Amino acid sequence: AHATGNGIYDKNVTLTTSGSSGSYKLSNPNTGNYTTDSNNQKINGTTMTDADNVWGDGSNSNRQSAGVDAQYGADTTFDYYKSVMGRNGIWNNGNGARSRVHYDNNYVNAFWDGTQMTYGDGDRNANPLTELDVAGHEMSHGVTENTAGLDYSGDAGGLNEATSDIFGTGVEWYANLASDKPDFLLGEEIDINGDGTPLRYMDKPSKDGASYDCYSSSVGSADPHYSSGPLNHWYFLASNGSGAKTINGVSYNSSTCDSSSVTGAGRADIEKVWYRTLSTKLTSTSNYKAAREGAIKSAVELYGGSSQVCKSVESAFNAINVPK
Ligand code: ASN
Ligand code: ZN
Repeated sequence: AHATGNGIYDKNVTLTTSGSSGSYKLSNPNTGNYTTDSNNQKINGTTMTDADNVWGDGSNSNRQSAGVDAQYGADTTFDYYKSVMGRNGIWNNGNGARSRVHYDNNYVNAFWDGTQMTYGDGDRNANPLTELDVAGHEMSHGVTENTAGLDYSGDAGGLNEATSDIFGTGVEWYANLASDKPDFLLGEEIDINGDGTPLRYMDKPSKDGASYDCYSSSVGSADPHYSSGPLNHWYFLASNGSGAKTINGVSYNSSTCDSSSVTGAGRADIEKVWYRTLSTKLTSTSNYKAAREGAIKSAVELYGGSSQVCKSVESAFNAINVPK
């Protein structure tokens, strides 16, 4: 059934639900995605239901609102992979996945565990973790697991995390919601630090105080959320180019590690290049050099060796100091 929802972040969105008048279910028969309420325990919970098929009210106090965000996030990510990348869900077999909301108490995280997405409510500082780019990030961990299978350590760990940030951002742009204008920041609405700053910055990852902007042989010993920095920086540069610019009202300033200047080719094509790299060029132990080689090959295959996309992909890898 056609439903409307008002999430904490995703306002006035359309959902497809199942069931009928009196007991609709937050379960999309087309994608197979469904959302449960874990009741602030560490349990799977039960699928959310509603009598009139109008879900959430945009406030945190309505338990359905986080459910709307999670379900809309899963369905939009499913649509993004299907219509943009030609991938039929996490497992490429058309199956959807469960999302669990209101998991545990004061839980300030979200995660993919191999079968499902889970979201905490945050605490008195952090808002619920159900923001759209985070949903796309978590579901993309499932895609990575079922394609390259990148390890969660070393260079591969950073590539794994950055892949989730890149496609989480791609999903945010794909949805293009007025209530969550797309950007090149991760989790900017959650206020996880209590001071209005996002989880991560793609133009200059080091702005978070811990991520690397530039590749070196030591990044692989960092937490994957910090060794992701160089590839996030690559994505920003290849998409938007170097220098200062304002996009959708947000100011960015992306400098290069080698003082070069980079021309952007647009995020949509760069995401296609990265998806092709992830799904056809990389393995569990791939490093940044393999990412560079695979992405250039992918760009040649998709757009040709003299295309702007190919030039931007290569010059952005130079700009983050990944050697030939
Ligand atoms: N939210 C985190 C992530 O998806 C959970 C973790 O540390 N793996 O990266
Ligand atoms: Zn992650």
